[in-house]
Amino acid sequence: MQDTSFAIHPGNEKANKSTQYYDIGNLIDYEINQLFQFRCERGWVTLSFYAEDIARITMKPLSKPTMESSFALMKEPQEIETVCEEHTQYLLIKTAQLHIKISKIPFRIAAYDHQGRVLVEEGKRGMAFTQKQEIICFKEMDAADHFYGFGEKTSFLDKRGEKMTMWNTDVFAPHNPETDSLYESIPYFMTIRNGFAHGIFFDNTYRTVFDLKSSQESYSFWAEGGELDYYILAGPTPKDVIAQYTTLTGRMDIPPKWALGYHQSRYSYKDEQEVRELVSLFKKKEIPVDAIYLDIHYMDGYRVFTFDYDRFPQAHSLIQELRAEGINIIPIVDPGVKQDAEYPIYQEGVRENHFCKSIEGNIYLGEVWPGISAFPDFSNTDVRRWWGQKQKFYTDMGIEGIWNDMNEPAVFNETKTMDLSVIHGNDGNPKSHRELHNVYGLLMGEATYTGLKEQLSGKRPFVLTRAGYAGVQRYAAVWTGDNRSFWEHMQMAMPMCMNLGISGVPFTGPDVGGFAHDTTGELLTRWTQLGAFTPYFRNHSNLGTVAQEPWAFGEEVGMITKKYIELRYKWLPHLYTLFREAHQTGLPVMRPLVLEYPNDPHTFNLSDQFLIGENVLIAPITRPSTYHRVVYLPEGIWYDYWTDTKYEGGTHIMVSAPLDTLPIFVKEGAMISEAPVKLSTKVPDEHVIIHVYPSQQVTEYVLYEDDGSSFSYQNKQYLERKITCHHHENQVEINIEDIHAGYSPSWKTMIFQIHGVDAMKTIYVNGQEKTDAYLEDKHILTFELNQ
Ligand code: MIG
Repeated sequence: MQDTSFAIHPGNEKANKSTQYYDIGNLIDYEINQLFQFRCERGWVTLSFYAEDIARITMKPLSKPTMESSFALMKEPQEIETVCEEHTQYLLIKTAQLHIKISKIPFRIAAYDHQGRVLVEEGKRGMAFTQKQEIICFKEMDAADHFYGFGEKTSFLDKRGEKMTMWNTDVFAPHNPETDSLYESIPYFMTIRNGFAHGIFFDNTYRTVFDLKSSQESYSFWAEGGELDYYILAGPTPKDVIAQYTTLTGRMDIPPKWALGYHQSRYSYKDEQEVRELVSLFKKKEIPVDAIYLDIHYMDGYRVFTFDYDRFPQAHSLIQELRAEGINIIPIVDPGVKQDAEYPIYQEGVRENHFCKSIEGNIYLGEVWPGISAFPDFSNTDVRRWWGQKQKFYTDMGIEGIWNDMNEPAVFNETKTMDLSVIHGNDGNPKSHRELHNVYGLLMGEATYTGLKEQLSGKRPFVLTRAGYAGVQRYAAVWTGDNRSFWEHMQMAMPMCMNLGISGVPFTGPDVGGFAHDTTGELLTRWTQLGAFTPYFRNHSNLGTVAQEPWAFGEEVGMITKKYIELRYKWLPHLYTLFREAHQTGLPVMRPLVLEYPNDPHTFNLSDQFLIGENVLIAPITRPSTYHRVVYLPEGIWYDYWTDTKYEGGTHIMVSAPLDTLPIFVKEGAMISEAPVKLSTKVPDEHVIIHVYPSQQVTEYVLYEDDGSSFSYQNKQYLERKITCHHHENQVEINIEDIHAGYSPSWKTMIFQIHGVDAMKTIYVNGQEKTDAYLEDKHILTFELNQ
């Protein structure tokens, strides 16, 4: 970034130095086994399969790849049936889903689907390396290619034309389109070309760069070191690619329901009194809330695993009281452990050898909030276990959620992180921080999540993390770090979270209202509307900024923010059903339209509207004093959620959105489930409302429900209730079937609301005529079913 105009002084123009890359050359010989090994003039290449539609390719310059186990991977290679055809110029290795072509002179790789459609191919350039052991892989780029994923990046949805670096970085400076590395590194992307999708996961923990900018003919991925180790995910649909990627890197457990409620934070609610006052305001104003965060001021001199006694003399009973009110406390826990010879955590860490060290054996010390601090070496299993057990300090007080910050790791110095020469133990296979930097946050997340899970004996933990690597979804939700109270940042949160979702992380959200800078009532209103539909919903703001709680800007803003927080609670059964789907399939809750409509060019870079699940479209207002916007509705019929006005899709429409309105559209054929408004997710529901937007076809919905708090869903204790609706001529047929009845929900009544009905109909429920239905205005046919 340019700090002064001196940076653009004409004398500073860099000569276009070209790095010397060495191509791996021609194929010399090869071995065909479960693992295919190719010896080339200047490197070795392997090919193996993880599924019929997932191939792994590794390359190491000048010697054999080690194929060491990965930090991201959950899956082992599989014995997949392959056929190998040998031709003079090339080899063709086929599974039922993927055909890999190995050209011999020079060695080049291409992948096709089983119908011969090209997924990836190499042309003039393929795999290469530099004298410094940097590695690179080029692929041809098609004019029709659009690129998604890449974890947490600024700018718009489609990343074609961008060059992106993966290096976990704490960026407090305003995030803007030229901000490159942020807190998360997920070296993976999906290409959508002519309606078909495939993916590449480049499993390399060094600094990596994806270049979709420098050429129109080819793109590349590069790493500062290590092996060229990547997976080709065959698609063919965008959803298949996410399923393939999350087969490799894992999926999240179902979060505790309370983690899906509204969360309130501030840097910091500094003492008990402030927290109590905050809670009493929520109660007085009857605004739902499920969690309150304690930022760094709760600690004694920023020492993790302590409370400041002056500020929180009765922390334990405070936490208990709040829990009784349905509110969880979530304290922040950073990795830095204060260097203090009298502080037990530091003592233990030193004595038991838990901290990161230089190769000579000195503990690495860096400055963070507590002052000079040491950093746990999470690459060692015993350190993760130690850190995990330390969570007991919190769980003993009744805490079930932890917020991990500064885990890039961030250090207050020029490079913003620890020395790259620090050597991580890595369970006896030592590696430099240069190699493991990008997984520090992931491993801290693993330690925290696993530790909490152990301490909570059967209750679901919640972990929020700032930093991570591919696979972070297994342990934590991700918030997008230090944004600002800028309209642009609210807008940017959408593509950022959508691309995180494509990258296997379904549980994400920005700081609602904006972290740094002062928010305004209008911005907070619009942002709360958006936040009600981002998977993670937390209002958070920085030290010294204006108050940003829902009531901070007077009556009108207070009313509207409350209305949207309540709307979040209404939508919980539907959102929870979608979180369950994310747990099962990896599919995100918040989706870019291109995921559902990959053939529709209007969706390719649509960055200011998104879907919740398949068929609910959210189109927030992202500018001040703006009460209308253009919404793109894809093919099909769409209902305005508020007015039931019907629109024919496949076109852009102009909608009105006064300050109290978030445009929401529901697609014909959809069903959504809603609960009554309540002050906390912990309040049991008395009924559930099923909104049906019938179409000519039979429509289907599977409502998911479980206890929301334990892991017993993993022992079949959940409910899957399938509801089908067929609306034809003068009748509506509803069928309800429990396809899995391992849990019986608190609600016994289902209220059906059939939308878009022009006259009274005969209603059959499981074949029985229902006579007590009534037709409301706005063409909604309503009836109740009691169990
Ligand atoms: O250097 O803990 O992104 O959410 O409030 C700042 C104080 C450290 C950065 C986090 C922010 C948090 C703040 N932290």
